[in-house]
Parts: sequence; C-alpha cells; structure tokens
Amino acid sequence: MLQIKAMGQHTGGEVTGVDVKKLDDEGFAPIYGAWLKYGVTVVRDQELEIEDFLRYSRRYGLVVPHPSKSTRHPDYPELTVLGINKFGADGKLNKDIYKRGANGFHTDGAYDKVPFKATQLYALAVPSTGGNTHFSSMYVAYDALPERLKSLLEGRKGAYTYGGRRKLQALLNEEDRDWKPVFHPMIRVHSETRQKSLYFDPGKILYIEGLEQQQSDDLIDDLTERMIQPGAEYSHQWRVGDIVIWDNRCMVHKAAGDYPPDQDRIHWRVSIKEPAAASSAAAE
Ligand SMILES: O=C(O)CCC(=O)C(=O)O
Ligand SMILES: [Fe+2]
Repeated sequence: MLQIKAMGQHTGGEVTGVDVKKLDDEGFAPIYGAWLKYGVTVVRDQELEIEDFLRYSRRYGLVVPHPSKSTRHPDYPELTVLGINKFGADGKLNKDIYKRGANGFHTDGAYDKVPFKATQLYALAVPSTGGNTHFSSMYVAYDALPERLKSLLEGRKGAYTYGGRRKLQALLNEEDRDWKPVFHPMIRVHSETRQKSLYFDPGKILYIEGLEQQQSDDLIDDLTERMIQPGAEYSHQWRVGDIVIWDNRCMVHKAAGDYPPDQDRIHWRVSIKEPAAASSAAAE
C-alpha cells in the first residue's frame, strides 16, 4: 500500500509501497502532490530498466538532454550516467566526475533560459559509506531574509552562465563552452505552489542586475551565507533502487563528494523541464 512520510523538518518525503512501472494517473497524483509539498522525495525499492525510468520521469514534465555530452548515455541522450569512467586510462581519479555536484549548493540548469523544473536520479550502485546528497529549502531561505534584502532583491534578476564567475566547465566539450548570460528573478514565485523562494546559485551567477560590481559581489557572498538555514536541510543517504527527485524551482542541493573513490556510486539522471515554459521559450 502506498505510504508517504516526512523525512526532514521542512523538506524531504519518503514514498514506499509502490511500483512506479505500474502507476496510472490516479496512482501518481499523491506522489506528485508529496513532491510539491516536500521539495524532494524518494521512492524506495524500485527495479527499473532505462525505458521504465524515462517513462516514469516524463510524468513530471519534458525530459531533455543535459549539455554535458560526454556523460550522456550513448543510446539515450536524455539519460546522464553519474559516477562512471571515474578513473582515466592512467588509473588516476577524474575529480570532475568524482566530485560532480559537490562544489557547493546549487540549482540545476540556472544557465538555461528555461531552467530545469526537476532533476531525478535512480541509484544503481551505492558506496558502503558517505555519498549522500544534501538538500535545502529556498522557501525557508527566502522567509529568513531580512526585509531590507527582500526589498532589494524584489523585481531584480540575476545573470547566470554554466560555469559562473569561476568558469567551471570541465565536463563540457570544448565547442559547448561559450555561454551567453541568461536572466532569472532572484525572488521567484513557484508556478504551482505560488510560494515565494530565493532563486540563487553561487556557482553559476555572474552578477545581480542593476547593482555596482562590488555591491553585487558582496550581496552574492551574503546570500551564499544565508541560503542554507538551520532546519531547512535534508541529507539523503542512498539505497540501491531509490528514485530521488528534487524541485529546482525551490530547492538547492549538493553531492557530499566524500565516499571512498574506489567504490562505485552510480546513478541514472534526467533533467526535466516544464513543458509549457519550454515550448514558449523555443517559440521566442
Ligand atoms: O550526485 C549527486 O548526489 C547529485 C549530483 C548533482 O548535483 C546533480 O545530479 O545535479
Ligand atoms: Fe546538481
């Protein structure tokens, strides 16, 4: 029987007693509802083939290929595989693969005109220790901002690229490294919950529009400190067969990046967009 329970204080929900391969729309509705409520949910104990994972992922929106072509599955461009080819031909650990997603809290796809609605991972191999994914609510981050910052940020946009100010883009092919900044509101009203959240990614932001360079850099430092609030975090300890999906519109996340490198930690991963938003951007 389907069961849903809270895992963190503000974020994180656990879904058990379901086989996502057999879900109809009615069966999916409470799972989607829990995801909107908790920001990140895990569905436990799934046994999936690639096609099953893609089919289930499409319930959440439009599944799109990730710009990192070298980590796409050769037969399924919409599928990224995390944690494979970790060691080079010389036997050296490739830190860009091992530490992927571990360079600080972030939201996926802020470099895109239409950022990802959701990211979904399916765990194929899990290390014996470490390797968690950490999440934190940006609704809580917004609520905790002092009024002075809420009003300074209201109506203002941030400029983002893939590599941000540090130009971290090792996982991109050479020809894919030339990014034009895109702009997103710093305070975002969630398209479904209608709640306000802080939309911010310190690793991808270049500047905040309408501020002097120094003021923008100082504010980015300030927001980096404020974005993770006590009690707003949930740390996911992976089990094989977990499907975890997070809402990039209101959550940030990072990989712990701390597991024994000689052990496998492998996930299938998809990026999901809101279909309406994706098609209106394409029409522009
Ligand atoms: O591997 C993880 O725990 C998460 C990596 C990440 O940031 C992502 O998949 O977007
Ligand atoms: Fe990420």
